[in-house]
Amino acid sequence: MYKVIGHPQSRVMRVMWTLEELGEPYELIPHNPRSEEVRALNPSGKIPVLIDGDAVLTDSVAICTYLADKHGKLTFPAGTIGRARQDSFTQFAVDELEGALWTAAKNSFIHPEDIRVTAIKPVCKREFDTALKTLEKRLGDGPFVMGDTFTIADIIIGHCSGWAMVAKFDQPSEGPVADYFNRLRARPSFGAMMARLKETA
Ligand SMILES: N[C@@H](CCC(=O)N[C@@H](CS)C(=O)NCC(=O)O)C(=O)O
Repeated sequence: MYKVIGHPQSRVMRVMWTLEELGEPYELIPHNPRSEEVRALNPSGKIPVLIDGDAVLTDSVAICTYLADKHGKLTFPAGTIGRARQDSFTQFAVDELEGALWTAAKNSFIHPEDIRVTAIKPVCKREFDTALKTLEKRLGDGPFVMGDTFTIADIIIGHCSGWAMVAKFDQPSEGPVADYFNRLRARPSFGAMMARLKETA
């Protein structure tokens, strides 16, 4: 069985959501980032970490990509135009959605207080808003970013939307982007992941 390591209210959710979509059982081991247990697996102390047999894997996008490729679901095959477009959405999510959220988080509670630049938060909110406008332009007829096929790109984008709610970043309450986020959250796998989160809290 897969072992997912890390405090679940974090990028660990991306790995849990992927495993729920795949219907793969997993053990969730809720260690905090930078804990001794996590540092023993990942020198940066960052979570999530996935253990698959003897292999220790880090970095949520790499983990989700590995799982999708391995199980042949939630992804277009490597070396196809579909995969290049899917990866472009994933990269967009990491650069433009996550980048803004993570910079705000680091300057709110991750970095030591004496080096935080709290004035950066409105800049991050503005960047996030611009990224949502780009997403609206890039969204096709849906229902997902890759059309009829739900992929890990939707998981990374959907996770950023949930993160934005917690971080109190503005998001549209109606329109195509809001409808898309609601569709992602309506998936049974998302509900199963949230239930598992509550169990662990
Ligand atoms: N690129 C990594 C980033 C992992 C990451 O920064 N995780 C956060 C929690 S969501 C963390 O461990 N933060 C602790 C720290 O930055 O020291 C990924 O996507 O997994």
